[in-house]
Amino acid sequence: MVSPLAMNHNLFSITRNFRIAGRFISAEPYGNGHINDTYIAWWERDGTRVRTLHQRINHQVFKDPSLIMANIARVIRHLRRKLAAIPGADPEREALSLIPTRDGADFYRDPEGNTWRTYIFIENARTYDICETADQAREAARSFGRFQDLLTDLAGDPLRETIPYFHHTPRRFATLQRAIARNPCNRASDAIPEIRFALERESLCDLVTAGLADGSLPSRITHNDTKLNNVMLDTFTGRGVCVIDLDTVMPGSSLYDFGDLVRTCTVDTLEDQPAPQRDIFRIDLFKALVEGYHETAGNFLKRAEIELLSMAGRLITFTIGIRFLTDYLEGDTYFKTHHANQNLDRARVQFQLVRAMEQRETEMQDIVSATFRTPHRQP
Ligand code: ADP
Ligand code: GN1
Ligand code: MG
Repeated sequence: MVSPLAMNHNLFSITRNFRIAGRFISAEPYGNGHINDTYIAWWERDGTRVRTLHQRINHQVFKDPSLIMANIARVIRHLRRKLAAIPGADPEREALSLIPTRDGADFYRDPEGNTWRTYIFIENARTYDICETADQAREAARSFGRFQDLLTDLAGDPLRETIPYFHHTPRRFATLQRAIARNPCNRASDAIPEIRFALERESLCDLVTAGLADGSLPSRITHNDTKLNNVMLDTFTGRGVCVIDLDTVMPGSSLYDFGDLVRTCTVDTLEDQPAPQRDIFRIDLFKALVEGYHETAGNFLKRAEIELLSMAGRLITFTIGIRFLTDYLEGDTYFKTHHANQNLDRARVQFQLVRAMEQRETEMQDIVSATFRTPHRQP
C-alpha cells in the first residue's frame, strides 16, 4: 500500500536544482502511474503560467536509476534526430525533452538518495485510462508502432536491461507459484478461483520467450509498458503525439508491446474495476489497434511475429494478471495501491479479459490475417 507520505516531496526545493526559468508558484501530484511519483509544477514566466513535469524514480523497482536515465537520454536523442529529418514532424512535441540540472546532468539526486528528472510538459495533449473510441485505439497503436520503427536503427551497444526478465512470463509464473506456496500474508484463501485460473494456464507462458530464446522471434528495442495512458493524444485532433514513460525501453519483443495495447485498449472498464459482471472485451477496438499497428509496424514485422499478434494480448494480460495476483499474495509491495484488495481486483479484471480473448481467438486471428494481407502503408 502506498504510504500517504510517499507523494509529499518538497518540489520547491527539488525543482531549484533544474534549469527552469521563471518563478515557482506551486506543485501537485499528477497522473495515475503505479510505480514512480509524478508531479507538475507551475511557474510564472514573462507574465504567463507554464508548467513542468517532475518524476521521482522508484528505486525499489529500478535498482539503478542512472542506468535508466542513460537509456532514456540515448533514446530521446535518437528519436529527436530522426524526427528532425521527417517532413512535418515536430521533435519538440513528438519526443520527450529532458530539462537538465543546473550542472547539466539529466537527473538530480536529492539528499535522501531519491533520483529526480524533469521533462518539458507537453501541452494540448492528454492520456486516457479507458479507450473510448476506435480512433484512440488506432492512434495509440500507430504511435507505438512508429516508436519501434524509429528505434530500429539505434546505433551502438544494445540498451541496458532496466529490469531483468521484465516480460519473462515463465519466470513471473514461477514467482507466483512461490508466493502461493509461501502465502506470507495468509491471503491465498481469498483468491482461490484466481489462483486456479492462473495455474491452469501454465502452457501459455512460453509463447514468446521460447521464440526469443531459439531465435525464431526477433529481439527488438521495445517500450515494454505500452499502456494506453503511456501515449499522449492531441487534445484537439485526437492524433497520437508522443510516447512517454520510457523507463522500460530495452531489448524485448514487439509482441509484448502490441499485447499491452490490446490489454489496455480493448477493455471498456478500468484496470481495477471490482467484478465487472459483463462482457468487457471490445473486438471493434481490437480491429482498430491492428489497423493502426499495421500502418506503422507493418514494414518491419516478421511473419513469425504477425502470426502471434492475435495471441499477444492474451499473453501479456495473463502476465500482468499474475503479477497483480503475486503482489496481492505478497502484501502489495510492488504496485501502488489505494484501497484494500486493489491488486486482487486488478488481477480479476485481467483474468476476465484473458477468458474473453480465449473465446474470441478465431475472430481476432481473422482480423489480423485480413489486415496484414494488404501491403503496409506509411501515412
Ligand atoms: P508512471 O511511470 O508513474 O506511469 P508516466 O511517465 O507515465 O509515469 O507519467 C504519468 C502521467 O503524467 C502520464 O500518464 C501523463 O498523463 C503525464 N505525463 C508524463 N509525461 C508528460 C509530459 N512530458 N508532458 C505532459 N504530461 C506528461
Ligand atoms: C506499471 O508505471 P506504470 O503504471 O506505467 C508497470 C507495468 C504494468 C502496469 C500495469 C515498471 O506501469 O509493467 O504493466 O503498471 N511498470 C513497471 O498497469 O513494473
Ligand atoms: Mg505511465
